[in-house]
Amino acid sequence: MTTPQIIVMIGGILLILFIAWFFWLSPKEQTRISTNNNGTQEVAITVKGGYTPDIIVVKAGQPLRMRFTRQESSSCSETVTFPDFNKSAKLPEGQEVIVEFTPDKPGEYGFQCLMGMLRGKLIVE
Ligand SMILES: [Cu+2]
Repeated sequence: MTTPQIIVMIGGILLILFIAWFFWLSPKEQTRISTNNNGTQEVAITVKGGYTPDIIVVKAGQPLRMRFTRQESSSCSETVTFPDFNKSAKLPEGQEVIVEFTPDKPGEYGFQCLMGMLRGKLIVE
């Protein structure tokens, strides 16, 4: 193998490693929700090709209010569901939809669109 070929190959491997790290291993941003005066934890979530924020850290035993706003028309994100809490909601485009429940037990709970293509996580501590 010639030197340029080796350089190209090493470059390719490094690029692949970087992409793998970026998508699977890089630390994901967590959003910590604070409790307001009424004892409710409230967070606004934007739905557009995913959930923003998508990793939400909340306290157990305090009511959680999530205000979803879907800013796209793709039918994929039409419904958001919290399987562990038996909750789901239709998200009409551009309209704020409130999903409320009280997470009782600490743990990690996923939420997603109906097909599971968009995913988020609720970390209850
Ligand atoms: Cu979907």
